[in-house]
Amino acid sequence: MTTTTLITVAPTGAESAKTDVPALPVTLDELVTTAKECEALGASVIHVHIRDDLARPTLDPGRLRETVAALRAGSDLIVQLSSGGAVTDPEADRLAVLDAAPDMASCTMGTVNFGDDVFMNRWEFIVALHSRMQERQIVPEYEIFDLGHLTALARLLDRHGLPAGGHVHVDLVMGVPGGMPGTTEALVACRQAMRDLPEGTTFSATGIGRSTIPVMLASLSAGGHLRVGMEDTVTYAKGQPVESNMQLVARAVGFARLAQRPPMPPAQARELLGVRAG
Ligand code: KMH
Ligand code: ZN
Repeated sequence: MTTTTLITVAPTGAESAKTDVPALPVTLDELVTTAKECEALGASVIHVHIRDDLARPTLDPGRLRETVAALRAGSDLIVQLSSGGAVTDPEADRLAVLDAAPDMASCTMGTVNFGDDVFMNRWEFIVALHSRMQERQIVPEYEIFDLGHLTALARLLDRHGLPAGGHVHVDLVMGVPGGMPGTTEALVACRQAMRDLPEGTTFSATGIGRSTIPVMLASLSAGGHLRVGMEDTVTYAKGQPVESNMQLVARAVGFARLAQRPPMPPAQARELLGVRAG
């Protein structure tokens, strides 16, 4: 059992509108301030979606490069760009996210119904993302929305080899309407399926909406790590909107300390994940 907890903050996402969630960080300044404050609290990875001047999700290559540079200059966090984008983003734009040369990028392991939409991840596209990350030494975080995505990951690694850095890290994204539920039972099923992945594989988990707390507790008790943030959770408690990403990171840090697995510093996180020194 690991003695520390890797905490990832996913501050923005592509789903919530700034008009509905005014505390959402959407400008570069807001993102960098969020990164600094979350790092000070105990986060070591930032999972990044960016917005345009009208706060709409974008994969603009210039903005992505600028974002990576600003986050590196302003924090020690591991910078993980989303290659998932929004459900409407074309594959070519999602693949081009890697041109911004982040430390890490997400790689979703299969198609999933996503509320009223479909988050499309064809096998050939997954292979293209994985292979390009290998070529560019970008460390993937494999996003798992359903149990079968872990089977797809085992097949990917078997056919196309280990990721850049040699370490396999997955993130269980639980409670998306259309994906696996955010329950202890589902997390344990995933944990068992991970036996088919390479020795030493690590996992984080995040629960969408009200599943955030059960998933955090289940993940900590199963030796997993945590992802929290306003990408996944905009209500702190019943009737109480989230005030900031820092509020969610602080709660995750509190739970991790209670579990006697304090936050993992960024340098240790780089070593664990196989990310080059910042
Ligand atoms: N916005 C979702 C459609 C990722 O970042 O890689 C996809 C997502 C996953 O958030
Ligand atoms: Zn995301």
